[in-house]
Amino acid sequence: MKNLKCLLVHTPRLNNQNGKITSDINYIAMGLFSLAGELAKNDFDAKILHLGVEKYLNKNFKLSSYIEKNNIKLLALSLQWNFPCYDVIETARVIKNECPDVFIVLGGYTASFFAKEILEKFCFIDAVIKGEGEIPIVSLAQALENRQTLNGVENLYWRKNGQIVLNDKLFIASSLDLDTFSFFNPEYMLHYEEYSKIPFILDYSEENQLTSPSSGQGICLGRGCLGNCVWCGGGFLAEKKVSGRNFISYRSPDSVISEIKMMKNEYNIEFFRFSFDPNPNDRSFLIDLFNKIASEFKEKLNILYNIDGLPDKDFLDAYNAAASSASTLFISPVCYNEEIRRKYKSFFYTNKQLEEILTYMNSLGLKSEIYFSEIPGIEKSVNEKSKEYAEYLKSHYSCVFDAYCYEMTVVPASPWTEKPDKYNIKEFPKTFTDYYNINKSFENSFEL
Ligand code: B12
Ligand code: SF4
Repeated sequence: MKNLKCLLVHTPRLNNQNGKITSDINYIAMGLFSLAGELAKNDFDAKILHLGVEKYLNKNFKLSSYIEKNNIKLLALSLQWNFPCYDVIETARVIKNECPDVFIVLGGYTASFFAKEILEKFCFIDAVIKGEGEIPIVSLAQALENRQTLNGVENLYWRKNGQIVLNDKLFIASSLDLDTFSFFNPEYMLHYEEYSKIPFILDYSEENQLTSPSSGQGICLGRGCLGNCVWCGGGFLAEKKVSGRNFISYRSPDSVISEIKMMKNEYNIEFFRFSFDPNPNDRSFLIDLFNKIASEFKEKLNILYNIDGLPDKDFLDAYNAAASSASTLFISPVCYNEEIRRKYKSFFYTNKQLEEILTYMNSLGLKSEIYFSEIPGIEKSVNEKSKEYAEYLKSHYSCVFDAYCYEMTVVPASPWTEKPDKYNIKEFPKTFTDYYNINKSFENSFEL
């Protein structure tokens, strides 16, 4: 085992709800498992820690004390979702103060998009890994272990002789790379058992909160998307800015299936969450995957599938052969109005096409949920019409178990935060500081 000890930390967003302390954004990024896995493969001691879970289990928990006691030298703070940005930064501030010789690196979508601004404004952050992290985190750990220059670390934004620079070397995982990573390994996580039962909102003043039934474990099927939905920070153009990715990578069905088997057999995981539909014009990868799942699992699989485009009949036939009756397809037409749908959502379809597919799903006995979005910057009556249409679909199609409308989340790198005027919006956050200010909660955050 190498000397340099590494810790990967997920920080949820702390909220002050009328004096009650709660947190949301409680799920860790799936990629933390592959980062820890690659570090371990290269003989580094690496653990994943969930700050909310640790604080809930022990009110006196302090990350700085943990770091000192365990002699951690590389602290990797995950800033995937923008909402906990204040908490991540304030935690880093305290840690650097208490443990000045720890190297602090940030990573994830939000940190990547704002890497330069973060390094300019917060001198206690040593570096940001921009984009995909598996190979870069290992190169960084190796360079720190051997006291070498950081020049060769892929995707690294850092301070070189006082200047903020981004190294030339770029890492974007190919399909082959993805098959060498492992996306689920609870042994790397502290208190995984408790974390696996975390609710959507964790209330720190209530007992017995870590008891929620699992809402399903995410499965990585691949990376990238050809779409550019206006609200999305993970579409083609956004990804190009966040990680440089301009192609799609797919995991092989065999590696997905062996991971699911391990999850079922060793960890009794019952529901599997898929969120990957990067090119609805060619779903051959997904169809092949479902055919293989159907032949590998005698009892069908419980699948929760968030599909971006309209499911087509070939896809549905393959899905039907693989998915149990408890499975659900989540479909989002976004808006009742087709013109607005065309403007906001990639992979367009009409209401008529949607209803034809729902009729086909009825005939297969499939289960679905349909969700619309309350879109800011458009007439209220259009959003109201989406709610009515959701009700209509629920009452007319037996495959629609639920249909609803919810508020859209505003995230960095999305086409509409890049060009708000085009979408009739004046007040979108723009800089990292904007997001940081919006999400401010408690001074010192989790290090209270
Ligand atoms: C699958 C998915 C989910 C799944 C699973 C999430 C999970 N556990 O990882 C579910 C459905 C649960 C989900 C939920 C949410 N999601 Co989501 N999700 C995605 C999606 C479609 C794919 C992400 C993915 O699986 N990547 C592959 C995995 C294996 O890699 P990874 O986890 O991303 O990690 C890699 C890198 O990001 C990086 N990295 C990540 N963390 C760190 C940390 C360090 C230190 C380093 C060095 C690197 C690093 O390296 C990793 C390995 O390469 C993306 C959109 C897209 N097209 O990419 C949106 C996306 C990431 N989600 C998004 C959002 C907004 C949400 C929600 C907030 C939605 C909501 N309003 O509730 C919630 C948050 C839930 C929570 N945390 O509690 C946004 C994030 C935008 C932003 N910058 O804030 C995206 C981009 C989509 C969008 N709408 O714009 N999501
Ligand atoms: S289809 Fe749209 S929402 Fe889904 S990942 Fe692609 S751009 Fe984002």
